Amino acid sequence: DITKTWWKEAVFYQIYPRSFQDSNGDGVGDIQGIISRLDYLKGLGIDAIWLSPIYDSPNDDNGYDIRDYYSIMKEFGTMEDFDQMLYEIHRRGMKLIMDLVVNHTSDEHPWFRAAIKDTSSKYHDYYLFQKSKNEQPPNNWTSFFSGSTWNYYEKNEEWGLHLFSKKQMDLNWENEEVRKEIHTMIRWWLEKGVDGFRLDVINYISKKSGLPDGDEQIGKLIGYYGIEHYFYGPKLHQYLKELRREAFEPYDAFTVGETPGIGMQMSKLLTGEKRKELDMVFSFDHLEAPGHVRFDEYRYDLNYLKDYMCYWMEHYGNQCWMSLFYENHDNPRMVSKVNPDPVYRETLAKLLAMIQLTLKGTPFLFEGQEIGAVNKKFTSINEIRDVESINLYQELVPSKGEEEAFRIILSGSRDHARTPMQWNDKKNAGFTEGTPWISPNDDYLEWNVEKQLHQENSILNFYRNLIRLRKENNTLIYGEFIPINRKKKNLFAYLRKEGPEEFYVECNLGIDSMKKTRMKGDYRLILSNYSEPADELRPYEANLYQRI
Ligand code: TEU
Ligand code: CA
Repeated sequence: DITKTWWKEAVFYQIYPRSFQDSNGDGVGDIQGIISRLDYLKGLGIDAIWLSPIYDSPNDDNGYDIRDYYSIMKEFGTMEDFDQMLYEIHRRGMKLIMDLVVNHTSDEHPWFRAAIKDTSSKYHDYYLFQKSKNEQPPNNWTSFFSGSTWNYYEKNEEWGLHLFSKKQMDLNWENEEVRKEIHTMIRWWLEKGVDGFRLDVINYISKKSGLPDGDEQIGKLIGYYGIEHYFYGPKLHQYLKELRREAFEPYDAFTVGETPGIGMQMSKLLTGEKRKELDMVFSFDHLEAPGHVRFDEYRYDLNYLKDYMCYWMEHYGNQCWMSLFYENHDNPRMVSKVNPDPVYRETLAKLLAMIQLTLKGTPFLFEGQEIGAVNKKFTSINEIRDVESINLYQELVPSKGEEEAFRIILSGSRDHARTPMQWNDKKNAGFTEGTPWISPNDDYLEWNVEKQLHQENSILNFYRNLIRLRKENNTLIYGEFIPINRKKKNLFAYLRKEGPEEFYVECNLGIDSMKKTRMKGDYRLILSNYSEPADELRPYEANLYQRI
């Protein structure tokens, strides 16, 4: 069953380079800034870094619209800076995984420029073009970033497909030449020594041939028309096996696929050890609790996370390996989703850390999560930078008016995750000497790395202690997961057990105190988010015990 390997033992940290650390005062994070913070990450106990895209890009979607896979975005620095960063990461015994965005390229990529310049060029078949049907787009698909998924190219009297922004053109994976270009590019980066990749929306690469209309009911239910024709396409497994064989396997590279919409059974087909496809996936089902809407106020009920994790562990835990995450650059902050009341912020942030770092799977932390980052109270659309939010706002204003449209996008905007990393209480939280590309959260005087590094009981040191405990006790990594008292609402209690080694985690998922569970055997409390033990479990209390 489960083989032991580095990426099952590692704690990953996602850096969104644009917002992490600016080194040259232009208000945009960069590679030299990342290099200056590697000791901080090493000190936190991070084993592997996932970098959001740093390739040349016009930044219509902040780097997820790649113009040249073989060069570094000028705002972030040079290829020499990259080489220095990779060396400095490896020198510290950490690994680097890059973001691989190959479902689409920028419309400024030379391939796409050639494709629309001359429709008889071989590059025309690198993308998905279709002739118009009576002046209408070829089908009813709608983009994740509002509007139709089709751009019209007047000169060529044809339409080009883009699932995301108008400047992110979908590649035609049916074309073997496209696949070969991608294999070559991946090997080029692996030859430089990167340790693996996070594969952006990799489950979208295979589309139903003919690109037929999406079903009306599904479009209304899911919110995006046509999604059933590409979210788990007909040749997905074929392409993933080929990618592994032709590119990743020769370098023993790690892969985690970002697979929105993929559930447990499908993720088993994508990551089962014998499937020889991906090592892990980011499925979002555990975040999309009942009542979840991409944009609107809603409270995340941690009982849903408990039920999801218990079910997954019971049915899939010994066949695949789970990625454990709450946040990334596309989602609002988890503390704000669960309970925005500032009274609970620190205790709740530590509860979330306890769960994420003692469940069975690989934890992925997102920058700022380790100091208890919360959503920013943006006050106007002019402060918003994210293309998804801006497009949706413009789509909503005619029917909802500006105020209601802003309230709606504010609840789900990806910019909550993209405010500058808060290093200290200096100007712009120590992120930049210049004017930041996006305004910092105004809580940085109180909530920053510098302050928490020096507070023994800070959220940051709670994360550091948990990461250290994981490293010192393999049982917290490979040990069996055994739920305790599972039926009790708001209690999330479980064992991590391997032979005689046993840890016991007990969490209160709510704000009402509750009775503790009487355990047989003797346990020693080794970490808690409360400074003194009590005979009841208090609001959001999280305790880690070791059996003696
Ligand atoms: O995200 C795809 C994705 O799942 C989200 O964009 C989501 O589909 C969307 O916000 C609506 O729910 C990846 C990247 O993480 C994201 O930053 C990019 O914008 C997107 O792909 C396109 O590359
Ligand atoms: Ca900079």
